[in-house]
Amino acid sequence: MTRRARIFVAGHTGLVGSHLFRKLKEKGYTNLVYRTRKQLDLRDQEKVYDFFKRERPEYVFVAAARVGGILANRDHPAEFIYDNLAIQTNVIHTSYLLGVKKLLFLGSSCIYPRNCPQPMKEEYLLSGYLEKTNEPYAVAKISGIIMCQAYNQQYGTNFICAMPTNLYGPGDHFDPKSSHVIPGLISKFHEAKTLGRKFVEVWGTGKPMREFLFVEDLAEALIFLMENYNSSEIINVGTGEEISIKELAEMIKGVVGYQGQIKFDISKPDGTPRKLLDVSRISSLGWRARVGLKDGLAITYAWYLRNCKKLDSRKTHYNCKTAKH
Ligand code: GFB
Repeated sequence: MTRRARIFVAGHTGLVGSHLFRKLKEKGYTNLVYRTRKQLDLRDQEKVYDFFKRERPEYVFVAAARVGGILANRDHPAEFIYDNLAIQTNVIHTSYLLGVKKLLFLGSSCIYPRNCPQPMKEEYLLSGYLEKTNEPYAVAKISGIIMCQAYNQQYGTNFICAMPTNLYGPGDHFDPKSSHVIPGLISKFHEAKTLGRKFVEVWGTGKPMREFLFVEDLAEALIFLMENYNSSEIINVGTGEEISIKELAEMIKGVVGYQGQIKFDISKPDGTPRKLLDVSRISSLGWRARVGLKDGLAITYAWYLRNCKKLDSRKTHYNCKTAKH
């Protein structure tokens, strides 16, 4: 990928896309193509085709997706499967039709079976049943992987698939009802601190184990893979380290500086008991994550304090500014 290559970042205002976009610019890639959701609905096949025909991207990052935390997935299963299938199908198929040189599709660690042996190796894909709370999302992501592999096999394309673990960082979605655990807990602890609440509710039992990757590390990894990886085999991107939700909640409480109690709300789902990626494949290529969880949380909270000041009309959370380019 030369510095003048025409690169389309699908989803450039999202958590992953915005960091990827900035890092590409920092590295001297100047010919970036992008559209906001308002300008181009990636679920619309005809519009996607017209856009590709006009802009002729040579490289494509598929960072556009409908994402959300455990409750958003459970409560909006139809939107999670439809939007993701439509977006990725249109972008992957059009990339094939219009001769894109290389495409990177972003999956997720939830593509692996619920009771997968740990750490999860790439070859465990489709070896067991999925976790129910995010099955529609996982099935969409698995379809994207199989589609890339099928196109590589039949049409000789170079479509690669990266599987990131749970992500967090500046620019995340902080509405505690629908967000992932880290932004959700940052919001809740911050509000409890500012509004003098006695306790904060953490969902589930606190026992599930998760691995968290700072989004800037992922952005680095995606560029590294676009530059160095050319295989149909999926590739995990993570830190190789895990933490329980209880320990994570204590850590976030410390970063925010909240003094009250933590209560576990066991009426809320735990989801997958454990999700730790085996990162030996990407490590053997020479890539590893740099930002530790505590540092990443401090950076994220500092961003939250700078950008999330306006109290939502329901007074449940502070609204954040979105990424601008
Ligand atoms: O981040 P999260 O929603 O994603 O939840 P998943 C992780 C764990 O944190 C679960 C617990 O056990 C939650 O019950 N948790 C505790 C909380 N308190 C909270 C809270 O305030 N908010 C949230 N959100 N969780 C998602 C999938 O699963 O992972 C997606 O639903 C995607 O499809 C994503 O794959 C990476 O790891 O459970």
